[in-house]
Amino acid sequence: MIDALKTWTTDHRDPVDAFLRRCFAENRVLLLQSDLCHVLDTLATESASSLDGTPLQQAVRHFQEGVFQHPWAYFALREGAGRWRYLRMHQEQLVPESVSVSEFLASKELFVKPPNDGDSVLEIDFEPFGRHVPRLQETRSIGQGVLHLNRHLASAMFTRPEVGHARMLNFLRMHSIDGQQLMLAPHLGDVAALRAALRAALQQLEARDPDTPWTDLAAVLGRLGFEPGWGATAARTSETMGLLVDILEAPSPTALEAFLARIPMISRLLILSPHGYFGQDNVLGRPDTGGQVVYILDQVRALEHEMRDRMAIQGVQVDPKIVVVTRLIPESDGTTCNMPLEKIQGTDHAWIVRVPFHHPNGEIVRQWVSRFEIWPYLEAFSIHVEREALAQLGGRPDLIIGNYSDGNLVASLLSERLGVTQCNIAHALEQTKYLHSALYWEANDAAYHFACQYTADLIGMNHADFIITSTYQEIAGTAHSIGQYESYRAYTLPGLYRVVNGIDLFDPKFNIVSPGADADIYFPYTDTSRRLHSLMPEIERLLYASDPGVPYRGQFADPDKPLIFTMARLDRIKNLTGLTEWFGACERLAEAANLVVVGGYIDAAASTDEEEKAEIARMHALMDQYRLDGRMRWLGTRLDKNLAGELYRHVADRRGVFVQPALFEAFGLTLIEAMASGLPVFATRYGGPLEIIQHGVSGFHIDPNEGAAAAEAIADFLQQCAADPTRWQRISTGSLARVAARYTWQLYAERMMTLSRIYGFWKFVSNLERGEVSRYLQLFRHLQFRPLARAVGKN
Ligand code: UDP
Ligand code: LCN
Repeated sequence: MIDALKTWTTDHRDPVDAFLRRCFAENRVLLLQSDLCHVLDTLATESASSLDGTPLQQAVRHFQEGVFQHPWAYFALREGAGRWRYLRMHQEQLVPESVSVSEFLASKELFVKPPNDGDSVLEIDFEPFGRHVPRLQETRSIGQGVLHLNRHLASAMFTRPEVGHARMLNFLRMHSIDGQQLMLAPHLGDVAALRAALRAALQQLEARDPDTPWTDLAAVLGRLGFEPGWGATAARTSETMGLLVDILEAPSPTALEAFLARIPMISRLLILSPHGYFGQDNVLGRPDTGGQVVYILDQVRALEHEMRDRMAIQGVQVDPKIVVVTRLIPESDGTTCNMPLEKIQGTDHAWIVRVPFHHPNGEIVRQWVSRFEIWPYLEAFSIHVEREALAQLGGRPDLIIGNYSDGNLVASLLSERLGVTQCNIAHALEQTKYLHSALYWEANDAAYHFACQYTADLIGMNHADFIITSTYQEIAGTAHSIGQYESYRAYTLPGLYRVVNGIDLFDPKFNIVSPGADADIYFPYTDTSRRLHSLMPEIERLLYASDPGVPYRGQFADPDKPLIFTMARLDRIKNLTGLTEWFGACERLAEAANLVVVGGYIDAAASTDEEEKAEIARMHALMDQYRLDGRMRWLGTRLDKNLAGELYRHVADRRGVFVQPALFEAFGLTLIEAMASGLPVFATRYGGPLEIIQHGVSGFHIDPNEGAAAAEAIADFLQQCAADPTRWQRISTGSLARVAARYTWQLYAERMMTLSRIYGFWKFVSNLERGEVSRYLQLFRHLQFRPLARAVGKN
């Protein structure tokens, strides 16, 4: 694209010149993609000749950013997900020339914090560590890492069969749970012996009834060197052994995946989620406490179920154990977050273990601490967690799962010390939420400490053995917007360091595994026999009574109108105030429906969070400005999930809609919940909802920056539904179908358990241990993260 632009420019200097002049005339050093496109569009409408299809137009459509420093204009050009190039043009000479990522980042640093003369800038580059990792080639393959890894490593490992076979033998001899040896006895000395044993075992099994239990086979197969883990019955055992014979004969990635999926290698799980209020009741909707908690609790139930089933099918009678470690908060504001141990409801052996944060003098930190302020506590926390978690699990975990920036950092420290496979889940990466937050880190450091967080993120993502994401675009974005992980590829923290290769989107560690919504709670409104009728009086009261029994503002003058429902934490990014403004400003919408907002507090004094306080004040101001008290009800409460589930269904009964108006939403569990209840959803087009909803089929996308258009779209829909009720019905059916096909915890658990086994296997048998990178990360942590973390709270 750069070359085409260069050639074209020689004969078409005028439009390029005009474009650059206009960009400079904006008098802003940084222009974003939308600004650049706007400049070009204005130019196109004013110019006599069309720019359509010209290399200039094509390039501008792909520019993500422009930096304007007289006389130079620098551009970041995104040819596709993860494929970036950089160029600059001189205002007079107009010749596009390629520059390196470093030069581009340096152009941004110049106006924020130019390095002192002669000072070189520390550059962080993870690319060299990827040289042994089989990269994906195609953009569309991003997020299917396991497929690729398996294919590549299966053939590489068995190009020298004797090596591959010996590694497989070692792998199968190393499994044991609670002292019970599994799969192969240690005395099975070599591959020839294994082959002979497999032949003999398969012969024995042929003669048996397929349903013969393992206990009846144990003696004879045990003499051949086989331990439990092959199957609960003769049929299953024979299948598993058959898969191994195939792999030793001619390995295929499919057989390998099927075989590994059966190995009982995951029975103890350690999950880390340090920040926020992590509890089972009365916590959701508080600052920093939302979907991550819901996700983990549902995940634990689904994984325990899956682990138990897989063990049972393989004939191993072991109770899987799961520990979720979070921080203990002594002043826990009426929640259970001051309890060191709490059983997870709906599980047999899963526990929340709470470990306190400590001040450097050893005292326990007593209050809730914002997720932006927790950095100084995490390294010491990881040491205490190691002790507590090992005690609770009764040994080393088989897999460590980190959550969010803090949990992923602690997961990296523990996985390093214990040598255990590490899986990361980001939930949300802040760079995409807070625009230019890396570049202006210093200006916002007092409130957010992004430099510290982004350093932790780099450590976490580069240390992980595998990363799971809820959507494709979390990794790689869309044709027009960059992915959350993609924003960590190249960025600069002026005055600290410059990242020229932070993460490779084509790394096979990325896998998309989407969460679901708890099917016991969020089920279709039509499922009348399961409906929680006993909650209806409470819902009626919350929505319509003059005293709902919780803090509130507003009461509907006409309660018969359909409801527009929204529910979220009262963060700025969630934009509940935005929706209120659109509703207030759109007479047609406010006439057609009533608005229900569940979030935050009504009294700002009740909140301890600055962003939340500001949103509360804004909500009141908007309700005053648009006189919304008779058309809107704002409930300053947290709904228990059963109540929330029944509320979604009540809104569906009334043929209403759910609106998710966030400026950016990483995934959006409320969407899945509303859709699983059969409620049509209007959700932001920035982030996960763009992928979750098929516009016009299973809901609608809205642009939160175009509030008036969003309000009109909702009003149109409600009007169409009033005229033709099948319109509402079709979207409702589409939503239910979409969730059933893509977003269920059962699908999640199956995939997650298979991935864990495969990455665990490759970690064991190959050089993906990433030993070099872990040394580099250690250095990075000591020299960059630690001083930044120590400074938190001191400025
Ligand atoms: N939630 C709830 N009651 C409330 C507020 C929120 O049960 O009063 C739940 C909501 O049902 C969803 C989660 O909190 O399960 C919010 O997750 P989401 O992914 O939508 O947003 P996050 O808060 O993680 O950014
Ligand atoms: C964090 C978020 O911001 C949401 O978008 C997700 O749905 C939630 O975590 C669960 O992953």
